[in-house]
Amino acid sequence: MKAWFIAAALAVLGSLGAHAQAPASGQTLATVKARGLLVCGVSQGFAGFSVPDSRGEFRGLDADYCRAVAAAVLGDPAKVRFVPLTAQARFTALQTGEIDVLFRNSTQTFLRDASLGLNQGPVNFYDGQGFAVRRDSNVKRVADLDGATVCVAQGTTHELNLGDTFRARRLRFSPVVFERVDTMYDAFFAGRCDAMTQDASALAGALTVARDPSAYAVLEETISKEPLGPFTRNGDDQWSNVVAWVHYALVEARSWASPPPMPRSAPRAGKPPPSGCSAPAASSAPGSASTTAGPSTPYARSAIMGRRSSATSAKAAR
Ligand SMILES: N[C@@H](CCC(=O)N[C@@H](CS)C(=O)NCC(=O)O)C(=O)O
Repeated sequence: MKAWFIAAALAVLGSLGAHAQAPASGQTLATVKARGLLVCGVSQGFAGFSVPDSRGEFRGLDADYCRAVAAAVLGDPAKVRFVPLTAQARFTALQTGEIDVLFRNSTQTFLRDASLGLNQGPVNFYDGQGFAVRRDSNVKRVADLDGATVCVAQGTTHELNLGDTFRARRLRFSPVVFERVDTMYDAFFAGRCDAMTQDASALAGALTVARDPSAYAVLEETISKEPLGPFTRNGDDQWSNVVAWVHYALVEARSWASPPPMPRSAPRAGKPPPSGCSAPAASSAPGSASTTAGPSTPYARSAIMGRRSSATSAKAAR
């Protein structure tokens, strides 16, 4: 893990700590610090997100988020115990305190927010539910799946979306539901289902383990929005803030580390933006968004605006 990555996370958490809430708001931060180890819920094996490599080390976006939280809180990205969880078991593991945080390609939904007693952190990957089919099936779009047998994983948003979408479009289908994703892949590759549905990112990963990946295709059409992000427990605001700000720190650090080129039409340093900008004064501040190419993402911009406006209001209060 890069030094700047940890430094940025630590810097942000340092300022969070100064305004830490009373312990009554939850104990996870104190528990993790006392234990000296973060217990992080991840998937059992999902290429690109969390999958053990040949040495058994978890690799991927979710695994790295676990490491970033450990780096921020404990000063060491290696201080993580990964707990691989099925889709069905993941939220219970968090509710019961078996894990401290869940980074497991989990979609944020209104239903989950309202019913699980869990808090949904910032979205770190925008996905959508797709379908994989055999190329020789000549299925090109979801409508071609009328009457199909569809492999789907239990305890996922996909189970619900599949039923809702097919019913709404009056398409007939037979779901074949699996608790484990590896058995679902085996069944699909063995030809037990005409299609397999899950997050499009997961489908791309799944096809890499097919004996002949070129025999399969992922349809371009998706049937849902799947905003993925971390989950923490409700009533643990301090810990939820830590997890959220690790994400913001990573986005901020990334945008400063290798800024994309400014568009040609960008306003020059010192000049106010052409129109519609509510903070023209910011354009002349040293290191501001308009005088450097650094903070190019919405998060980075809003973080800077936030800092600037709190500095401004502190000045006004004096
Ligand atoms: N984003 C969806 C799906 C998440 C999910 O569990 N996907 C399955 C594939 S359909 C998965 O990643 N499995 C990996 C594993 O079980 O290790 C959700 O939150 O319900």
